[in-house]
Amino acid sequence: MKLIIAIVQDEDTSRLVSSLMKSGFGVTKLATTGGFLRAGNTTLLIGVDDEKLHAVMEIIEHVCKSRKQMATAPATMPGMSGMYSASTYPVEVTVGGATVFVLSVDQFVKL
Ligand code: 2BA
Repeated sequence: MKLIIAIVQDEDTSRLVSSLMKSGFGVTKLATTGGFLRAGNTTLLIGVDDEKLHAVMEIIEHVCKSRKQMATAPATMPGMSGMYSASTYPVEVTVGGATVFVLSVDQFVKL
């Protein structure tokens, strides 16, 4: 069995959970925050038998879109290595489709 940990954008969450549930997969949804953008995203926990892993990955890939977002980066002050000035500048980053970790599960029990 595998545990899929999928970090997805909030905009894709509802459609992704519906698609997974419709296909018979169990899902747990966690509200999370990305370290870089400090913005909300969603982490899904999906436990599946090994032979279903590919089907889940296909659904995630199909539903989750990449999007451009603006982030604010600190501007470094010349001559002050390691220090940041008060000013910041916007940078564009591409977020997603999805960041996915696949872990092998030693044991799966429902008590
Ligand atoms: P965030 O950490 O908020 O990152 C959002 C997007 O910002 C990232 O999109 C990436 O395009 C960019 N980014 C992240 N760190 C950066 C850096 N040091 N310099 C420049 N740009 C940077 P994604 O790669 O699609 O990641 C989306 C979210 O997935 C992340 O949100 C984070 O919550 C999670 N994530 C990504 N990689 C991870 C990892 N190795 N471990 C744990 N979580 C991860």
